[in-house]
Amino acid sequence: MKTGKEVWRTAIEKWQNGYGITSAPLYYDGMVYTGITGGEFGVRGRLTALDAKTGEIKWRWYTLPGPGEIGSETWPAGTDHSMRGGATIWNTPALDPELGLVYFAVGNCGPDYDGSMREGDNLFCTSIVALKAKTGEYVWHFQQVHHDIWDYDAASPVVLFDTVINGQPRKGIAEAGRTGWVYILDRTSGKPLIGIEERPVPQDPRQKTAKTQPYPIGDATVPQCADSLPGYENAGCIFTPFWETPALIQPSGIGGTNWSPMPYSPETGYFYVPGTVRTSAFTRYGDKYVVGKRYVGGSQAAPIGTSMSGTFTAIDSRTNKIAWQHKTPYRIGGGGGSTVTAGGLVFRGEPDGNLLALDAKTGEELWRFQTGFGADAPAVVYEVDGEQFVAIATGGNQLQGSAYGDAVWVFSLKGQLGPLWPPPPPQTVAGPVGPVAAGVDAIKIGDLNVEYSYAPARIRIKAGTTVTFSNVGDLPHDATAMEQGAWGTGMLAKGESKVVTFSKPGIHYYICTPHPWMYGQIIVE
Ligand SMILES: [Cu+2]
Repeated sequence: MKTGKEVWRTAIEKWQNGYGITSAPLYYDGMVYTGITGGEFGVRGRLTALDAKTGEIKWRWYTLPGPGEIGSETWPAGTDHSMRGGATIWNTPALDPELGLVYFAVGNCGPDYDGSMREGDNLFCTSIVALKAKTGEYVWHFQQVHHDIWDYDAASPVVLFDTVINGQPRKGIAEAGRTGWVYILDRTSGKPLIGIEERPVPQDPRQKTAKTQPYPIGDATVPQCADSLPGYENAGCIFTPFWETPALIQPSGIGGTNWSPMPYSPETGYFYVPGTVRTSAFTRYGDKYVVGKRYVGGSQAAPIGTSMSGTFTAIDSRTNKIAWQHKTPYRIGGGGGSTVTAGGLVFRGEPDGNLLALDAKTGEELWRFQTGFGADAPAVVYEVDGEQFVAIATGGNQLQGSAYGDAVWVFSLKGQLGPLWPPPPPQTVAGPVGPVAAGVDAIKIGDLNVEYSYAPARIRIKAGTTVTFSNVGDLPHDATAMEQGAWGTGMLAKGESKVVTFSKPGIHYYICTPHPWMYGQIIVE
């Protein structure tokens, strides 16, 4: 800390094999804990514990069991599908020193949208897991989605809380899932605190779908059924299976809650849950496994023109029911988050740049301030020499389409700065944005260090123009017509290009199949 000199450095995995680390590590009692990501690259998830002094790896606990290990019976025997089944850890674990347990949420199964080769529940994908903090020994797990084929990660951080249920003090753990439910468990045993029922769900034998799925008793924070749309044969609710014909499903994309933290107030007993409302068309297409390459087996894209919004919900930890809910004009489940104070205030940012203070009990808005950039980080509160401060980083968020910025705002009762002008608002319908570039016949993918983007995203050309798509980003991308089979570049690795000639006048929309939140539009005259 004093000199900045490196003391130790330990490789957790090779990034070339598709691995990454997206969360802060957790320190406790001489140990450092870190998860690993790469669920879209055929990796094997794990929690790694290191000696804080030396950097020596003390133990690893694989979220995908090897032969004969606990959970191995939930994968097809005699195959190695579990060795590349994803199940990564996106967020920082939590630890209960009294119980000596470390807890974390586990992400989606891989390949994300293709379950055909991985019959079984596929532990420990989309689960909450508890291990002995010292040794990494398995203690309990709870799987939120069996045999996940919808990319329903448990991606947001777990929250430890103490509560009283039916007059009994209980040690709780909760996590807000991409299913739109909050999963509330006893953190000593992993058993549901409120009740979670296994219910039969629609089946597709090709996807080897699980017969039942866990339905928490209480309320979901986002809608769980998609409306039908012209051009789509299939519209369903959560756990609707799909194959090669797209099926419209909610929740989807980065909703309900993806990544964002969920604070808990011991005063109100509420969790404050950000949610994203969006419909995706899910399709399975199959993928060949190649080490370090994307391995998702399908795609999900919000049909062009469909609405995208959000919810901010106070969920009562004693009932898992909605205490109050705000509908938000923008998606907030994929970044935002909030913070709650002992003084009864909830601070939360919005993708339109506003930082809000709400009454934690009623949800009533008490204050708002325009920060000038996408306010898509959780606010923090702290105190210096008896004076209280609220701070928020306003960097914007690609997944929610909010305006980029690089500001950190700090507020106190003595604050003197005024608000800024509002930034351009985020999209509320799915589709490409930005000005139309006339006569441009070159489109760069991942340009200017904005990995998930086409630049320009919208162009106008004359019929017969040949357009060059070049991937200048770091990840593989493609450009594929929304109109199925019309045209596509195929997957472009870093540095690769492909030309497509547009002869038919009209408006062409396209997406990147592995990153369906990337859109482009080509207007052919
Ligand atoms: Cu892409």
